[in-house]
Amino acid sequence: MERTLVIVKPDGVQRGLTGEIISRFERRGLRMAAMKLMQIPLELAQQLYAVHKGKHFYEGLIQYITSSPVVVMVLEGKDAIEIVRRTMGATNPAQAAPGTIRADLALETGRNLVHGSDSLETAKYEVPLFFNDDEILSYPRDTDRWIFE
Ligand code: IDP
Ligand code: MG
Repeated sequence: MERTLVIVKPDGVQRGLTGEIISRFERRGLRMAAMKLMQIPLELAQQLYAVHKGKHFYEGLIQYITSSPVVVMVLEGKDAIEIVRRTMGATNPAQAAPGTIRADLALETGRNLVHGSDSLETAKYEVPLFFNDDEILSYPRDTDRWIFE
């Protein structure tokens, strides 16, 4: 089982799409392991997006992600990282495949609604930025045998 960090970004919360976005992951069968509403402080935003420091969109990205509350969660499942990324769609909603969150609900890269860790290494870095070990719950669901072969 993999764990990945997912964030419903400020535009998702402001637009009332939090439930819709979580629901897409939940209905696929991913297991919620942790979740909270928070406003990301500047320093944490800088840690989350450290790889983008110096890029042309960095300042705008930090401003965007800290501008209003977000819903942060840890999702768990087989291949959870790739499944979340494919459910989100491409970074630029204009190029995202129909049926993905970004294609169905967004228009622009700078307002693309959702974050998901992009690799196992990234997930291992990002999850502890937001959650302590004791806040992440691993629990069996009665439906697991109907979701995982
Ligand atoms: P990802 O979220 O699909 O992993 P990244 O390339 O890691 O995409 O970029 C992180 C975030 O930075 C994007 O989700 C988007 O919010 C923002 N971003 C990336 N490129 C641009 C851009 O060219 N203009 C505006 N915002 C951008
Ligand atoms: Mg990324």
